[in-house]
Amino acid sequence: MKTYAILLIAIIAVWVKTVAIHLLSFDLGIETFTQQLILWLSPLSFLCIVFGFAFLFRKAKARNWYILTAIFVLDLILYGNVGFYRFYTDFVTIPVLSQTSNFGDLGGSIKEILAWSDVLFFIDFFIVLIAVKMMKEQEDTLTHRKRFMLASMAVAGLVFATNLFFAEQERPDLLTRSFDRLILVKNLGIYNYHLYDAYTQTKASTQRAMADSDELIEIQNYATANKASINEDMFGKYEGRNVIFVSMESLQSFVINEEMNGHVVTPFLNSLTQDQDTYYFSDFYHQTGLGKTSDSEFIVENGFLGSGNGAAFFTNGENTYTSLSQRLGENGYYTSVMHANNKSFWNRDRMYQSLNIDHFYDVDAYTIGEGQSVSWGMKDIPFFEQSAQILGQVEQPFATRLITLTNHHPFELEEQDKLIPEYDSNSGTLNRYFQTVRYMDESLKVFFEQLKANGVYDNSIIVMYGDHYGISELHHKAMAQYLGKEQLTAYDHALLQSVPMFIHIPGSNDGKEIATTSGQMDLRPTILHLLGISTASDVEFGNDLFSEEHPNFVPFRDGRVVTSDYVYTQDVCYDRATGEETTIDVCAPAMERAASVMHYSDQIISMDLLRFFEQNYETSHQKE
Ligand code: GP9
Ligand code: MN
Repeated sequence: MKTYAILLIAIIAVWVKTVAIHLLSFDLGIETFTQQLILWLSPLSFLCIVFGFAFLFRKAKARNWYILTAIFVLDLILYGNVGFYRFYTDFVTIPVLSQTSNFGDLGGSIKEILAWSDVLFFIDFFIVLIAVKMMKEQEDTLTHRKRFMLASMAVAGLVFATNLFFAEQERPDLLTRSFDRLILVKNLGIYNYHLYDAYTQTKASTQRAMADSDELIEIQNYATANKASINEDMFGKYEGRNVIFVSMESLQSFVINEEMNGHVVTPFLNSLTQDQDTYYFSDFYHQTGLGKTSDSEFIVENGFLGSGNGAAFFTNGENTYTSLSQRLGENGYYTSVMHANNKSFWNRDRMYQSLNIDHFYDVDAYTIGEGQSVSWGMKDIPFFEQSAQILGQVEQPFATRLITLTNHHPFELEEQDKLIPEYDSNSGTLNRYFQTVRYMDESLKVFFEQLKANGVYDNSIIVMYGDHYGISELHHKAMAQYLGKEQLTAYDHALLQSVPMFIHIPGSNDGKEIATTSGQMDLRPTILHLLGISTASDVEFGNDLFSEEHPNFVPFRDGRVVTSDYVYTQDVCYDRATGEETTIDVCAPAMERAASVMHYSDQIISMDLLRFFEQNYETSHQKE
């Protein structure tokens, strides 16, 4: 009986202490009852497994040793994370452990990070130690040891399933979309989070270990063979200008130049579609998958697609990349990203290092005053105002990417920011979407004014694109109502993935609408070429939008394909001229090309093939 008592004391002590640390040492933002419930459930499954193994030990002494060692190791893991969190406001990952140079940053601050009162983190260890000492005479042979062990495993399974059930309600696709580490810890608890991290990292490193430089050669050859020629008139025409990318959260093309119950939704962007200094791309599509915003960043930086089974930012954040930012950096640019959110969201802090981005202006670079925050965080207008202020001061030429936030699901606004009324469909999401889009449009106008005021505008190129869809297929009835259709087909859904894209070049005086069928993958070569930076030997699958040879083709991450003539979706080929089904043969070449792009993108990512880029590049140039 006494052994069970010790086990029970151990589980309860570690459990309560773990929950207390989650609450007191990490800023997880636990607010609702469900979040509390998840917090209490999450460590329990792992603890049942760890302490369930105690039943394997026949002798009381060995059992107690096992229990105490297990507690000590768990304490160390937890305490290690607390120390790391105090400095980095982030959680430990396996790649971070192997990059000990990071800890160099800690230096003299170690003393400030650790305190004597931290002994309390080991309180469970001491409690169990005292219990063991006090209950000296434990029986060596327990009855039903195996059954108890199996029972604790079953309890673990049950608790974990319940945990996942509630976590899914809080954050759909938690495991497949692998979000922010903060969200993973909040929903899985720190122990399960480490298991998850170990799983993703092991998977990635096995694939990586098996690869060699030859694998990249085939892909390099494919990329070179499929590059559209450059446009001589445009190449280098805007050499030396700053580049300001604006990633417009959840913005789809269906609102551009359209009204909602008589209200103009995007007055500022509409004016750009007619502007003499703006190229407006009206048949441009997002190509993102599970990584949403991070995928759009990935594609723009690398010129190939993100991962097919997760967010590459998360699963392959430590890879080598030959990014847009790296090429710009090599050409004298100061590169940055500006986004008023927690830096570890989408693993951005780590990934931006791999992309060779010089600086990340995260939430800490901004002052969020009273009334300047809504839903996901800082409102777009103050975000743009403060960003413009920073841009007025950084060295030129610079290249930066500003990521907006207000037009994000659940599309909430404060009363004073609602510039138009809601829509009147059965979907609150779509109804509010028009209002937040309208607000974002206003914020872009403010941003342009600010750039003009601080003198950055004239010497810059401003590239604006929607990052991914905002209204999912779940809202098809409401969307059909808005579009004035009976119902939406797979064909409509594919075309609804169009997001607006603008290349605004002050003083260019050549603005027009360009209807080339294109996607986010095309941005990398297009912008680098405008600046006179060659991408001839780069491994990328997008094409220059100003090239006469642009293929008018865009592969989606999920296998759908859109060309200027056809749409391939759900095993059906549609003719865009009629919107009707047609023979699959006419879609076949585009489907084949899309399959190569997807396959090669996956290979580059999972095997970290760009680490062979320099080496292959040099060998092929020596041969010439
Ligand atoms: C978070 C923001 C939104 O930082 O980029 O991410 P999303 O959910 O759109 O991928
Ligand atoms: Mn987004």
